[in-house]
Amino acid sequence: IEKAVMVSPSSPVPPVILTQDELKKIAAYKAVEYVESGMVLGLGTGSTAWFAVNRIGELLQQGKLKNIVGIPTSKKTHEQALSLGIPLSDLDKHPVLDLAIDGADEVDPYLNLVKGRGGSLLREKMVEGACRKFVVIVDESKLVDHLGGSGLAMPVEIVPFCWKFTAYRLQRLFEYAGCVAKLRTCGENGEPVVTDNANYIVDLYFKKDIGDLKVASDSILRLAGVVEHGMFLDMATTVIIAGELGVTVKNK
Ligand code: ABF
Repeated sequence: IEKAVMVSPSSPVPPVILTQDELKKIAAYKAVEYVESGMVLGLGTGSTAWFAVNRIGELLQQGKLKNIVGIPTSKKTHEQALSLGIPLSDLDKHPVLDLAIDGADEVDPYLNLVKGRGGSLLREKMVEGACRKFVVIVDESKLVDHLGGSGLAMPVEIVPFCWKFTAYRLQRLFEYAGCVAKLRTCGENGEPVVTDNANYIVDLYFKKDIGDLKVASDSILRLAGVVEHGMFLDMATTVIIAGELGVTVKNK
């Protein structure tokens, strides 16, 4: 969605046009309402999570939140949080988190997610898997009927060693769904994108439904060379969706 319109049927004032960034910000601010002083927080990555981290920093600076400990899901978010003065820690010191807030690339009706198009899926899965509550923030363009059905990438983080071999095996695994596996690259020379954990990312594109997600997840994880994939199944406890008709909150 490039633009969305917020309309109040009884209101005489003209409708307010909201950009996609404004929708992301609305979802992010709503999620930050779940944050309480003293919490250990998973800090997400991506343009939507950026608004949430920024808001948490702002509330700390204003003294409206106190004693927050943040656990970032990427080097980028680590930098952002440091610049905002958010005290940081890690999973070794805080193996259980109160709450994490992060964006997603796809959300299905059961609140399963695809994440990792931003490249941070491994740390996100480690941090968000250790949370009591995981609040996902999206604009409504992220809603899908089936994960992987949007024709967009399903990311898999793999070790660089013989990456072509692993990519080929991933593609073969989903031959029935017309899968094409592509190494994620950047720059003019098509250098591999290197993750915060010094790995590569292979993006899987499907022509057909991949079927049972749990089965698909298990079979990806069984392949040697795979580190983690971007399906976050049964992890989100709340999804906040900002859209044309306002904010929707879905709870597990
Ligand atoms: C992170 O940021 C990722 O898991 C996901 O790939 C991405 C979503 O980005 P954005 O909020 O910019 O759409 O949450």
